[in-house]
Amino acid sequence: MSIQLRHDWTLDEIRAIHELPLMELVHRAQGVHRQAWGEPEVQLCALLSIKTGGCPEDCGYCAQSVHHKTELKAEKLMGPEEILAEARIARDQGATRFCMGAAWRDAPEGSRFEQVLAAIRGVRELGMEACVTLGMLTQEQADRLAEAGLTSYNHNLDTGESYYGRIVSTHTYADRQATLERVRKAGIQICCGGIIGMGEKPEHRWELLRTLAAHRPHPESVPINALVPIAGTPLADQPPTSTVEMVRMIATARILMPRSRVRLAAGRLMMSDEAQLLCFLAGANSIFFGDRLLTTGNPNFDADKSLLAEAGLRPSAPHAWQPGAAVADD
Ligand code: SAM
Ligand code: DTB
Ligand code: SF4
Repeated sequence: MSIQLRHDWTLDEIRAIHELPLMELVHRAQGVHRQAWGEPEVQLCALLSIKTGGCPEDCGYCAQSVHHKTELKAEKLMGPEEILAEARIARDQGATRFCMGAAWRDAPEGSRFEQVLAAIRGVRELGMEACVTLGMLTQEQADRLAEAGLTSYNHNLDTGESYYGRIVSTHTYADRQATLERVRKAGIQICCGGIIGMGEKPEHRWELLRTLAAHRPHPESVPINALVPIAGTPLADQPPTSTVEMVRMIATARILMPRSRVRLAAGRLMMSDEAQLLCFLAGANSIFFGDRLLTTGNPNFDADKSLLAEAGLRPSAPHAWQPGAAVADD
């Protein structure tokens, strides 16, 4: 039976899935996952902060905003050679995608943009998929990223539209959606997901999932982050996200967007091996691989390799997924 991809999920339908008894939810998600992807395997994505801190936006969760008094020291954009040295290390450890993050409101014009393009070309020459997250883009910038061979652009919607204004005031949900449209128009794959544990209600999570699934095609990757509380930010004292909440979010994303890579993203350092395995069972098939996220830690290469090996979970093959063509939809 072929998989039916839908873009018209209602909040009621999403709620009904998300609130299923956990074993039923995981069972259904695993069924969808098997049908869409076959044998479980996990994509290993390395992440590097190529320009850290000093961001003018006020996202309440973020260590890199100038509006919050965090410990972080702002740094200049890294040069392409320095970036590529990190990409080579990650590739040699088994990463197949290299993701580069920059703390900008919007991508810059001029020489800094050219440097990012050079880094993208270099990553592609290493035989890896390349992903960047640079903030908002113009259409011309999106087109130039595509020309440089960019596989995927990360731009998260982070939470439900009705809660977004509680988290960020310096840009809007509509701004985020406009950039996503430009990325899609340029022919670049979309990586778009969110964060749970920011004080939102379950309704806001369903709303986010509805918006993501309404995209045509679905985003090719959907990172699900658990808030990593950062001292000095307005969300520093949020209670930790439970494993069950993470599993519910991942399983529901898997059922709504069968062909998307669902990434168990930030927050793995706070989770046991067993909790992470439950997320894979619920349909996660991608992780950040390497001991740093952007400004916080992540399990190291060896810890992840042994977790995957112990569970008999194969890392997905390099190039299993060719750039250029959207694959999350028919
Ligand atoms: N400035 C760009 C932007 O906002 O799109 C790129 C960098 S931004 C740090 C990328 C994403 O990281 C955010 O959209 C958010 O989903 C995630 N993120 C940032 N800080 C986080 C935290 N403390 N916990 C969990 N996820 C976080
Ligand atoms: C995504 O969804 N999560 C990544 C990546 N895309 C850019 C970032 C996680 C950041 C976690 C907090 C930090 O390290 O600052
Ligand atoms: Fe800036 Fe991105 Fe952090 Fe928001 S999430 S403050 S835009 S780096």
